[in-house]
Amino acid sequence: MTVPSKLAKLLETNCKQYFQIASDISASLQTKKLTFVSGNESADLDSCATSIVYAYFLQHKHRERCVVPFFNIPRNELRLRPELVCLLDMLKIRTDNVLFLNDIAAAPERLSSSPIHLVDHNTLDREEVGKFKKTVEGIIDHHKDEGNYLNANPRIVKECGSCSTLVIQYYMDILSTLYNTEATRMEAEAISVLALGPILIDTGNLKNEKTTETDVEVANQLFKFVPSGWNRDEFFGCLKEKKGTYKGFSFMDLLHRDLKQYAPGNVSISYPSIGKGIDWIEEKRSNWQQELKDFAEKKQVDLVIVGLSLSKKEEFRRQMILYKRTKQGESFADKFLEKNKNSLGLEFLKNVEDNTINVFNQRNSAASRKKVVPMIMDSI
Ligand SMILES: [Mn+2]
Repeated sequence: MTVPSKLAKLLETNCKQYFQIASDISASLQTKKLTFVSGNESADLDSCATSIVYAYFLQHKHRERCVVPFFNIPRNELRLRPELVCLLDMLKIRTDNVLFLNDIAAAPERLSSSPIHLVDHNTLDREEVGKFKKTVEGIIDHHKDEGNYLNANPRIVKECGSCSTLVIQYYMDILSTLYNTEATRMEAEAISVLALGPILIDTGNLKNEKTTETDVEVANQLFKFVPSGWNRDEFFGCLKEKKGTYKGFSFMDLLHRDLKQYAPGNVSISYPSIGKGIDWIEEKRSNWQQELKDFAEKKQVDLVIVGLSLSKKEEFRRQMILYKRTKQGESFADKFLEKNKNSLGLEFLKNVEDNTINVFNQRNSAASRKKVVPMIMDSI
């Protein structure tokens, strides 16, 4: 594939400018309005790729600003997301030109009046980014609407396979114009490939049950903008293979790979998703119980809910592990189970570690984390 370096270059320039603004060494840049774009705290492919795509369009619209996307994880956790590393690599985007949570946490207080745009979530979800809660300027997301920041513009929250789809749909006119202009065609190609990464991964190459008509329409449009020689199935296969890489990752790593945190009432919950079942875990990561406990200890959470998804061939497409670290976590888990056991089709499989860890089969295979989270929030 040709190297669409203009997109990478833009990220590099903006990242440099960000550090100059943050460190206050360049007076001339202080008038530049800094604007952040952030994906959600799981920092999955959708969140991260979409934040770059969105930042690109926002920068295009507001040339006077310095728009910087950031990945909502510590920099050292990037290695846990090989599919993201792979996609960025294909586009020659260097990750040292992207900001991470460490940078945001270290940002001087005066920068917290900068506007922030949220993609792939609609409420600020980490303590480190809480400082932006008054400056949310725009939202495009495909999770349940939590009803915040009603004056944001755009404010698009609707169901869709991938958030990337919604962002491209919103900016399609600009993308078409860029593609049809000689000088910017390569940028449009790079953006299209970047956007197709999460669309195809989230929809299983436009074939799984999460796929909506909008995903298909937008993807079909993007297929017209990709560089010549680009092959959809090869591209999808490559990302999927990377996403399915477990070699070299401890159970602790897997718990951090796709992790979200919730706090209904005063109960703190970690909710990692792992694309393997309990049999695989017991066989291949035999120290998992200890690592789960260490993880909960480190995070200081009351409860850990591990969502497991299995391959299509297996009888149970989903399983769930609960680890109740505290009494509070235990009573929350009881309430959650009492209310939702039937609708989730949870079938008790086993208790380990004196009943503090419960493992269930989950018959309701449509209930992904996105569907379970509202149930958790309603369990208090
Ligand atoms: Mn998403």
